[in-house]
Amino acid sequence: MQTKASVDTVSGTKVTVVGVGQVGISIAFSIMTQGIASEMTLVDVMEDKLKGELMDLQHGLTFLDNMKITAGSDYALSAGSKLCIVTAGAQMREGESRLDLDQRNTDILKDIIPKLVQYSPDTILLIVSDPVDLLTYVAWKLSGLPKERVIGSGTNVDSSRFRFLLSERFDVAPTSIHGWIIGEHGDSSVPVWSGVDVAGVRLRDLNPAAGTSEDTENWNSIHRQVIQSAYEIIRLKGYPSWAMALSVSVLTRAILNNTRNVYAVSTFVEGIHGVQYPVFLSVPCVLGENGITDVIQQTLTEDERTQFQKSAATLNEVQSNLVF
Ligand code: 6V0
Repeated sequence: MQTKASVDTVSGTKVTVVGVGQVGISIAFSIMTQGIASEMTLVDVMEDKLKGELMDLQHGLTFLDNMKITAGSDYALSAGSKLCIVTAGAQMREGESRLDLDQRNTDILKDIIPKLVQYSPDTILLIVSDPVDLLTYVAWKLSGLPKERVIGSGTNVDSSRFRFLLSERFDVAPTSIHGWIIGEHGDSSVPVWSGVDVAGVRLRDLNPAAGTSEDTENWNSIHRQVIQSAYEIIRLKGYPSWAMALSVSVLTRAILNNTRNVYAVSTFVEGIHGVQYPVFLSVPCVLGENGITDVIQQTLTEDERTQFQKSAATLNEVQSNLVF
């Protein structure tokens, strides 16, 4: 049998995933099974884990559309990536302060980001590691990339949890409910109750107090559940992974296929909703092949704007204490 000389071409839809922990590998699996990328590279510092995950994924390719998968600790493997997804992160140590953990995660990004940009200077960065809004700012600073090319996975997954919980109460599919959680991913996220609707019928038209402290129907318990659900999943199974993986894979699809879908992701918000600091927070954004092309500025209530601005001020204070 004659074999052709192998020609290594750089694929137009190459993705690199840095960090193959619970979240990173679930994202890789989700991208692979949905056939979103033609090539994927996995990078981590744990060589054995990388090799094992690579073999396990490759052995499933017979059942899917083919794609090239590589893995290693050498960032040269990531060259030519259209999108680099960063999930590498440190867990909190006993007795460690939040700021110490933030600094350790910043130090991890100091190691990763320059190498990714060296091998893929035109890449888009998608940061997943927590605290995601803070680390997206750090990645932006370290990368030198334009701000529209540095994106945080942000509140896309919080919005999905929100829509799922609303769907249970309305008894309709989550995809048929519009609802957005913006701001900081986590405890101080902001639910935009004024924008919740099914087929154009606004919840606030049916119940003007929905989501407020005067609401007798207690809709805001759904937002409290959204915040609690991350802690609940960690308590019950150790780590959240599947919803996060699907959330990141739809963002990946939007970027690689230039779909211009709108998702709540973390972006530079100075000047948006009255924010006066250079911070990253989630707002609905249009995603395409150049990253974030447009930000959708929702009409917020005074209370929602105040909450959004409060998160921005808190983040700015933490940012100014980081060393990088
Ligand atoms: P994990 O299972 O501990 O995996 C982390 C991985 O990062 C490990 O495989 C490490 O070896 C790797 N790693 C550490 N340092 C480096 C480095 N310098 N270079 C390359 N790889 C490195 O964590 P898990 O996968 O559960 O979570 C990863 C990160 O995502 C954490 O920061 C989580 O807090 C964060 N999450 C963010 C979410 C979000 O909504 N934004 C949701 C879930 C988790």
